[in-house]
Amino acid sequence: MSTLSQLEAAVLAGDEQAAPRLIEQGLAGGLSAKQLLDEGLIAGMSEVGRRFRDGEYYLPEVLVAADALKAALARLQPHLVAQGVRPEATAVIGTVRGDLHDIGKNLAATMLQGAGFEVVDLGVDVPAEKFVAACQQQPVQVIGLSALLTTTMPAMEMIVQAVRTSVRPAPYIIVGGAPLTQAFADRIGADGYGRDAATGADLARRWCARR
Ligand code: B1M
Repeated sequence: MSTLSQLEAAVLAGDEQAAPRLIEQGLAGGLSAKQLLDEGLIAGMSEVGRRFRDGEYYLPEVLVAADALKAALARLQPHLVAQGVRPEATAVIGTVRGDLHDIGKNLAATMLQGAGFEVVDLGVDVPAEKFVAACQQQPVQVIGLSALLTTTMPAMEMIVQAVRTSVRPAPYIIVGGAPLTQAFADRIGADGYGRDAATGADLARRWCARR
């Protein structure tokens, strides 16, 4: 089994020890940081997303895979920088104002990272102004909004309106969270509905590829 296949398998198995070790092994064996990212980590996390969407993986398996991905990315990051590999696009993500739930948002952030995005995580209880400010500090291609309370869903519409009014070029806005539906996403003018974290990352990746 090649190092890249082993790395993909380590992410799938959520092996937090093996994943960073395989990064070192790959680099020592002459693989580039970009290969390790694209053909090992992103490949592994895409498959995790597919299995989660298809009901083959449950939340605990996704969470341990996310930990393995993070451990490997931390080891790979300095090499990506040294080899001049820049993320294709930036995503800003946060749980909307009034809402403190962050498990789904963190998962969505990890899936976006696993899809090759640089992710700016604004945390929880984030007002519209903070999303707008983050988009003014750097070019942002994707915004991810999370809400778990029916009482905080209206905050999403305010954020969509604020971003549409003040950010150019317009980022692609994805909304997600248990109480949401596609119809709600359409009604508030969001571009996409992330039924789950993997779908959110897929939508973001497809939109960036079309640009
Ligand atoms: Co809260 N809570 N909670 N809670 N909580 C719910 C949401 C609730 C449904 C429980 C219930 O009553 N049955 C209910 C909401 C009812 C409603 O609004 N209709 C509720 C309530 C009422 C509250 C409080 C008001 C309780 C109180 O204090 N009286 C309070 C609110 C605090 C606040 O936010 N202001 C509260 C507090 C809490 C805790 C702090 C205790 C804790 C949060 C801990 C944390 O997040 N760090 C908590 C929890 C854990 C839950 C439940 C049990 C689990 C939520 C969760 O993490 N799910 C929840 C009940 C339930 O859902 N069974 C509940 C797992 C997570 C992976 O799913 O976030 O949907 P989810 O994310 C999914 C997708 O939605 C999607 O991807 C993820 C999976 O792939 N997704 C995105 C989400 N965001 C995305 C963004 C994207 C893309 C996809 O962008 C790209």
